[in-house]
Parts: sequence; C-alpha cells; structure tokens
Amino acid sequence: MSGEGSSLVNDNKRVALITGITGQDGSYLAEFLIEKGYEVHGILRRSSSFNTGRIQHLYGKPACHTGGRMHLHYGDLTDTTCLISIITKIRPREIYNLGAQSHVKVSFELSEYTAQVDALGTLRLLEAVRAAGLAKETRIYQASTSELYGKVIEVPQNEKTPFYPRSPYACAKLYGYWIVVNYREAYGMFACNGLLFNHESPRRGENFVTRKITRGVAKITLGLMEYLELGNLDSKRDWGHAKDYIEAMWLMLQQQEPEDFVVATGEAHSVREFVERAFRCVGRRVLWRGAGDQETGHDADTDQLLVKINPKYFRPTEVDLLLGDPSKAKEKLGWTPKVSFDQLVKDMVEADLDLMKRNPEA
Ligand code: NDP
Ligand code: GDR
Repeated sequence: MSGEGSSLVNDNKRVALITGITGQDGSYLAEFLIEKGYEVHGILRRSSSFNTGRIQHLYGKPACHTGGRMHLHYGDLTDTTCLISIITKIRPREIYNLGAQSHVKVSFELSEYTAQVDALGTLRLLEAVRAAGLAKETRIYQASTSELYGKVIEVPQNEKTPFYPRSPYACAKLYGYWIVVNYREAYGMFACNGLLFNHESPRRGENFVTRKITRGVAKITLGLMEYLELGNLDSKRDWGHAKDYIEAMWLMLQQQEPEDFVVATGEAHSVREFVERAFRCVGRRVLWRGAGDQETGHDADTDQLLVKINPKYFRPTEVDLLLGDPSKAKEKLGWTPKVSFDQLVKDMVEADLDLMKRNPEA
C-alpha cells in the first residue's frame, strides 16, 4: 500500500489509475504502462484471500513498487468516498475503468450487485473525477463490451450497430456506456468507451469458457480429470488476445478527441470449434455424438469421453453470435490484432499444461 504521508501529486508525471488491476486486463495493462514509464496506481478490493496473483510479479519487484512506479490502494467501485479520496490524492492523467463483476452467467444470480458495480460504479468514478476538479484534465477509458449488441441485429457489429443487451451484466454495462457518453457531452470530459469483443489469455479467469476448456484439456491430458462439462457449444465469439486489446485501450486515450471504438479480430468461432482446436493441440480429435443436452464429445481414436453437456451452464438468455468490425480502430488508432485464433488457443493450452505439471492442484 502507498504510504499515507507520501506526496503522490505530480502533474508533470504520467500517472494512471486502473480499477480492476488484479484482473486479466488490468494486469497486462499495468505491465504495459509501467513499461511506457507511467506511475501506475491500482484499486485493490479487500478480500479474505490474496487476489494479487496476476500482479504479484510487479508488486513484488522493488523497481516497480518500492521505486514508486506502482501503488495499490484499497478501494471498491461501490464506495464513492474512497474513489474521491484516491483520485483527489493521486490526480491521475488517465483512468482505466476495468473493475467489474464481469461474468455474464453470474450476473443472472447477482443482478443487483452487478448493476451496483458495473453501472453505478462507472457513474461514481465519473463523479469522483468531477469532485476532484479534474473533469477537464483526466482522460477516462471505460471497459465497455460487445455484450451490448446481445441479440443479433446486424453482423458484423460496428460502432453504429444498435444495442440489445441480453443479461443483467450487459444491461449494467449499457448504463456505463451511456453515462460515459453523457458526461463527455455534458461536461466536456475526455471519456471513451472501448467496445471490446472477447479477449482471452493464459491469465483469463478460470470460469470463462476458453480457460475452462484449456484447463480441462491440460487436466485430461495429464490424467487429472475425466472429462469436461460445458453448456452451449454453438454460440460464436470473436476471440482475440488480451495483450493486443490493452494496447487499443491506451491508444484511445492518446487521440485528439474522445471517441468510442470497436476492438475485435473480425473472425468468429463457435465454442465447439474452440474445444476441437484445444484438443488438437494435444494430438486428439473430437467426434460429437447425440444432440442438445445429450450431446457428448469423444476421442476419435480411443472413444474416451472428453466432453459432456451440463444444462446448468446454459444461460436464461444467450448471445448467439458476436463478430466485430474493427475498421474504425484500424483507421484511426492504427490498431490491428497480432495474435491469431490458432495461436491464442495454442498459447493457452501450453500455459495450462505447464501450470498443471508444476502444480496438479491448480
Ligand atoms: P476480470 O474479471 O479478470 O477482472 C475484473 C476486475 O474487476 C478484477 O480486478 C476484480 O477484482 C475487479 N472488481 C470486481 N468487482 C469490483 C468492485 N466492486 N470494485 C472494484 N473492482 C472490482 O475481467 P477482465 O480483465 O477480463 O475484464 C476487464 C474489464 O473489461 C471488465 O470490466 C469486463 O467487464 C470488461 N470486458 C472484458 C472483456 C473480455 O473479454 N475479457 C470484453 C469486454 C469487456 P478481484 O480480482 O478482487 O476480483
Ligand atoms: P462471455 O464469455 O459470456 O462471452 O463474456 P464466456 O466465456 O463466459 O462465455 C462464452 C460463451 O461460451 C458459452 N459456454 C460457456 N461459458 C462458460 N462461462 N462456461 C461454460 O461451461 C460454457 N459452456 C458454453 C456461453 O454460453 C457463451 O455463449 C465475456 C466476459 O469477459 C464479459 O465480461 C465480456 O464483456 C464479454 O466476454 C465480451
């Protein structure tokens, strides 16, 4: 934690504040900004167990932490007072609002909390910037999402595609999107929405489908698990690599004018395809049998059961197809994704094989 007495106010320095620094994107962004010479501040939720695993290598590095390039502050997007006090104290030049209850399926069970954090949390942050007198100085990135498109109206989806959210998560993020647009127009704030499509990595949370699959493939390969249980295999997502996407966040805040951008690869694959590719990385081919709840996936050579459907993973309302058109980001930000779908799956499977070999309990 940063010392109470230390003066962190420095208008000439590149100071950034990240909410959600302990998450997948926050950890990559912290690395990226430290590398660029920023002083990085992160908001850390109080938790009964350690939640700093993804940033431990930065936090534990004297050059980054003690040397003054990374500071963690206890806080929460549900607590207005702490947001005002942190922002007033550090006067960040850039804020990246990545903190969220980010799981779509969980949002059906935690709908009110999801709205508190993902919708009102965004409002609290914007108001905290105003309260600190920084409305005209601080640039804000809002982690908006392709989930806003929800029910398919148009493919591929771009910045002008109408929204049709299909979960409490997406409804909360829809509020976040519009309050950012409103504060930009009402108070002239430099605030941008990044409409990011799904992005993954070896640091992806374990209950998102890609990581669940790659962990499962690693465990099955090492004899630590019998088979994988999944929900809907037919939904399609535009999956990119998180490392590529955090660069787009930063680029948005370096523009002359604040604008909203779609960030995507322009390629969609089904969950079924992701499963097949992941097993192919360990030399196995999946054959599907049956249909609906009864569908199963088997090893084409040994007939071993590899995948079973469990309806508990179905969502009350599903998003069938997300496919982004990143033309605007390409043209105005000069951004293009570098990691292909195949490479992404391979990196994730290899990382999980490594992890499970070192720690079978992981
Ligand atoms: P993660 O779930 O990995 O990380 C979420 C972060 O938010 C964690 O640091 C978490 O802290 C923090 N957080 C949760 N609740 C609160 C709270 N009440 N107050 C403060 N912080 C909180 O998400 P990702 O890194 O994958 O995503 C980052 C952001 O981008 C999220 O807002 C997500 O909704 C959005 N997004 C993600 C996409 C993706 O494909 N990854 C695509 C589009 C948008 P803790 O570690 O303590 O749980
Ligand atoms: P998503 O990601 O809902 O797109 O939200 P997730 O990986 O959870 O689901 C993708 C698709 O896979 C299907 N699916 C399963 N999903 C999970 N989690 N577990 C399963 O067992 C399973 N089986 C099938 C889902 O039904 C869905 O269709 C992510 C999050 O990062 C959001 O925060 C972000 O806004 C969006 O991506 C863009």
